[in-house]
Amino acid sequence: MGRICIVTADITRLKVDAIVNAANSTLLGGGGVDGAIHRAAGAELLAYCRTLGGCPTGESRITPGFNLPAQWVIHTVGPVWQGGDQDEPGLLRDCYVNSFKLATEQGCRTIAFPAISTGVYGYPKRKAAIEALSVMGDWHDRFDEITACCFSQSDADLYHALCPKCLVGD
Ligand code: AR6
Repeated sequence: MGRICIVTADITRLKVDAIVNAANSTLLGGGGVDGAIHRAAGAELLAYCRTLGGCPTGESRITPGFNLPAQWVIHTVGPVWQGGDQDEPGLLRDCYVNSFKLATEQGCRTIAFPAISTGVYGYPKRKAAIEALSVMGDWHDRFDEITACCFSQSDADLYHALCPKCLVGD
């Protein structure tokens, strides 16, 4: 039975089998966590991503981590929040499910997720955390550790309030 751990961290620093990137459909980089991952992984990541031909919303693609401590990067494209009636919850769940599927196919035992769609894409943080934690709960027995990587203490507090049983790490 794997653990779900809430940390406040820069995801590019985490030494896990796979980190997930909140990318856009071009997979050619951007701001936020996507920019941070590309900067830390190095130019080889962008060169590799250019060969992938993009990724539709809700789907995921896997690449090596290059200069990152993580072995793999799973790039997923979250939905842009448009008020909630454009299947945003379903598409957000698809991001987590499809990322877990790719990770298990590669034999990953540890994986870390940022709060997909909650930055530039405007998904309300609490609603997004509920979906994230629900899918993590469905998959935790196939991993040693799933990390919910928050970028602020207030985001970590929100996750913890929704999942009091989750571990809190650093
Ligand atoms: N480590 C962990 N979390 C981070 C980091 C980091 N280094 N940097 C930001 N976050 P966002 P989105 C958090 O905007 O909403 C990009 O330009 C951030 O605080 O990165 O899915 C892509 O190319 C927030 O909680 O992703 C797309 O165009 C979360 O990561 C678009 O943004 C997601 O914020 C995707 O937007």
